[in-house]
Amino acid sequence: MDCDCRACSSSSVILCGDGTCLPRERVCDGRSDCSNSMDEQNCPGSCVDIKETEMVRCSDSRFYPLTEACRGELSQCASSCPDCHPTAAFACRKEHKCIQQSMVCNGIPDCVGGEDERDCDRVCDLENSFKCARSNKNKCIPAEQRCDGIWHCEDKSDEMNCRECPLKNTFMCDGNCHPDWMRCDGFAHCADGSDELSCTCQDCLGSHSNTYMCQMTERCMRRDEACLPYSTCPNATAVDKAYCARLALPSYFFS
Ligand SMILES: [Ca+2]
Ligand SMILES: [Ca+2]
Ligand SMILES: [Ca+2]
Repeated sequence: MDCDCRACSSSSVILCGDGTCLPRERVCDGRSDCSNSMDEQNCPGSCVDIKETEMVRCSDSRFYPLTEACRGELSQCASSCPDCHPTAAFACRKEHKCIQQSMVCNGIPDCVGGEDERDCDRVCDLENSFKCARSNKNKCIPAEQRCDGIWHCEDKSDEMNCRECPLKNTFMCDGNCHPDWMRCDGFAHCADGSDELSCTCQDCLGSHSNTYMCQMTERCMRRDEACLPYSTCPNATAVDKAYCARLALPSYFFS
C-alpha cells in the first residue's frame, strides 16, 4: 500500500503523513491505520489533547497503543510486540508471542512446544498459593497473584471477593480488582459503570483503540456501542448525533 502523492490522489484513498495510502472508509473509524494516527484526528469522538502514544502495528495492519497491544489479549497483536507486558502477559519465548496469564497452566499448549504448560504442578498449600475455583488443571497460583488486578485463573476467581486491591495501578469495584487500563476502555467493568465516567481524552483514546469519546461528557464508549443507532452518549451533542447519523447512512459520510 506504500505509494507517493500522485498515486494516492483519487476519491477512494487518502495519503497518510507517513506516505502510505489508505482507503477512505478507514478514516475516522476509531482505529489507527496511519502510524501517526493522522486518519483519526479531528474526527467525531476524537479529541485534541492526546499525547504522542507509542503504537504497534499488528497483523491486521492497524496500529494499536503499545500498552494495549502487548498484554496478550489481542490475538492480532500476539506476535507484533517488541516485548510482552511484564506482568499482564506471558511471553512464549521461542516464537516471540504474548499470551494472557490465564492461558498458562490451563491444560492447553498455547505456545509452540507447550512452554506455557511447564512447571504447572505447584502445590496448593494455602499459605503461599491460591487455588482457582474452576480450572481444567487444578491450577494454583502464587499468593501474590491473588487480587493483583490480572486474571491468572480462567474463571477470574483470583480477582474476585477481594478485600482490597493492594497494588497501585489497580482499582476495585464490586469486590473485584482490575488494572488501571480497564478504566475508560469503553467496557463497563463495574456494575454501576463508574469505571467509564470521569474519563479524560488520554484515558479513553490515548490508551485504547476503537473507543469513542463523547463530546461534552467525560464518558468513553466502544465505537460499536456509541450509536444504537442513535447516540448513546449522555447529553449527546450535535457532533455525537451527526456521527451516528452518518454511520446510519454510510454513503453520506464521504459525499
Ligand atoms: Ca495454555
Ligand atoms: Ca491475579
Ligand atoms: Ca472499563
